[in-house]
Amino acid sequence: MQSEIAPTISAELRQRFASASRVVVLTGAGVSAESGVPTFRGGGNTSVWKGMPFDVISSGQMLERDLPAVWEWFDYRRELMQSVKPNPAHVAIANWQRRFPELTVVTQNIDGLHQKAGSRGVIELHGNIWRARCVTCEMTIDLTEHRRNACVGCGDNLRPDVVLFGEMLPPGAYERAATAASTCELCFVVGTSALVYPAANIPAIAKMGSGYVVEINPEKTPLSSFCDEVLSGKAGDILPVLGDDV
Ligand code: BJW
Repeated sequence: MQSEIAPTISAELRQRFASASRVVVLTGAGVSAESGVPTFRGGGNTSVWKGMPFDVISSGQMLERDLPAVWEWFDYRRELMQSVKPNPAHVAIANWQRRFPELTVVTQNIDGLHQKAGSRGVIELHGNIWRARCVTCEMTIDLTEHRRNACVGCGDNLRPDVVLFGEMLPPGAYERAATAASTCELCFVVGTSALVYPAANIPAIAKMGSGYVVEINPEKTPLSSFCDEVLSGKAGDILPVLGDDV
């Protein structure tokens, strides 16, 4: 049975959902919004911390200028994320692993909630807030188990293992995501403003390879007019009912 809050799903999408083997799901901050993780943009607002827009504090330039300030910002956010749990959208995506033979979850999120919901092989384009990395030898440590002191390998400073503005993505992550997108039959774009590159290229790559692109977002984005279908609403309302009557 379809939920009353979910928008109408076309016959075409139902048919494609029923028959697809290769599916890509690109997620952004909106997929975790219903878990209580704040988004960066949306509703015309930009996230600000201690008077600084997030794209200033979350930048490679700030890391070089003031590493302690960057840590303070990420310590604050780890604290905030400590008690959040996956929501019905994360759970639905994890369940799709049983439905689609090749499901690739590509996320811009650093909160680890897809993995907590049970998704495997998640491609994290922007890193993970629960890890730190040495600025010199690149050794990583798990912040759920260790305190963030100096690097035990070489003694140099640690930094959050996330991708800040102006920094390169983790080696191979974008390439793996692009390869999956280029051969997928269905591509869901969930809860992203689609403003940040190269992640925002993924839906176009899917479309070039003849994937059917479906956006799920309560707001319009620069991608909306390009998508084959837009399901306007919250991910936690829409994703769990998407395959219900297929
Ligand atoms: C819901 C919902 C609900 C709400 N259900 N939906 C090409 C052109 C121009 C610029 C560039 C370009 N290529 C590269 C750049 C530069 C830059 C960039 O993209 N800038 C643009 C802003 C213009 N990119 C980079 O620097 C990247 N690196 C790179 O390209 O390396 C190569 C290079 C290096 C040096 C020079 C040149 C090239 C790195 C990008 C790293 C982004 N990092 C951040 C911070 C991570 C750490 C942290 O958390 O602080 O990642 S920025 C921030 O934005 C975060 C997010 O992952 C990312 C995307 O945001 P997202 O997920 O879309 O969230 P929001 O908040 O924007 O949107 C939420 C959406 O959810 C909204 O639409 C809501 O409506 C919706 N929503 N509730 C469903 N319940």
